[in-house]
Amino acid sequence: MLDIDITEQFSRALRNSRKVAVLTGAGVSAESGVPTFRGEDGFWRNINPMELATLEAFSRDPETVWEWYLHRRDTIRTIKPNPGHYALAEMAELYNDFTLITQNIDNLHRLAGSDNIYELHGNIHRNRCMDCDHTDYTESFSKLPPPCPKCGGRFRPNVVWFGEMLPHETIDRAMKAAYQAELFFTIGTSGVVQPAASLPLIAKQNGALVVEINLEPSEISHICDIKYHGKSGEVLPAILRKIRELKIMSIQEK
Ligand code: BJW
Ligand code: ZN
Repeated sequence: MLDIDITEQFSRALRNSRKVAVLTGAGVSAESGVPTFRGEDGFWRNINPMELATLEAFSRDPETVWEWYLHRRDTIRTIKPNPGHYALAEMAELYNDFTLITQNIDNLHRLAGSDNIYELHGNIHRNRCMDCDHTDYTESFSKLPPPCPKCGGRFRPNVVWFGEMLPHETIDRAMKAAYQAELFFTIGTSGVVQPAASLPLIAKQNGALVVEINLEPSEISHICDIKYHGKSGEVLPAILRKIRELKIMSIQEK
């Protein structure tokens, strides 16, 4: 079991923070077997995911993009949350005000027991009608997206592609949580995709202690106060243990 060093400053923040917010990215699901976007394993049939995650790609070649999503849905259906997801679900129980914001569309936080998750980029298990906005969980294994059951229009995966707006209410709430956070974690994200990558900066500018957990330095490491370079599935359970110790100590001191 990994043991980590905790600075005095981090220890105080873990113990005393009332408002905690977390932003997760693909790295959190890597240990469950979900490929990251910008890693070597992110390519599908030699195609860079960045070239597939656009409305333009879907309009030009719906069959290929739809097949990519069917393939990913198949993979995701067979995998399970890892200790990092479970540690976050348990951390939420230890703070009165805990916000989990994710860029991931894989549903693994929910499967690990987290609720009230702000899914910035949608959810892979849902489709949305491009004509009437109807969303549902219709399963389809056809080569092309099925027609919308309501209006017969064309379905697409209910995710956010490049150049598209994030769901208004979700990003507004995520920004508010970042503004108000006293402690902010950025975990398993390269920090290159906006507006998600601005959340740690918003937190920092408003006085939060910002903690990064990532295998390697990211685009936003320079604004982070504390950095753990390791696997989130190992570092998060170690931090959870520290929080429990600190909370027990503060109860004993009262
Ligand atoms: C581990 C690990 C382990 C590995 N443990 N760590 C301002 C400035 C510049 C550009 C823009 C801007 N505002 C908007 C833009 C354009 C664009 C953008 O940001 N482009 C940049 C690439 C430059 N943003 C948008 O278009 C967004 N829309 C928007 O802003 O609307 C308003 C607007 C519209 C038009 C013009 C201007 C404004 C929408 C972004 C949508 C992103 N969609 C995707 C696909 C979702 C659907 C799907 O999955 O199919 O979201 S792209 C992809 O990137 C996906 C991810 O959620 C997202 C972030 O990736 P993430 O999670 O960071 O993954 P990786 O792979 O990059 O990193 C993994 C990390 O984990 C690495 O660091 C590893 O080291 C680490 N790691 N194993 C810990 N075990
Ligand atoms: Zn429709």
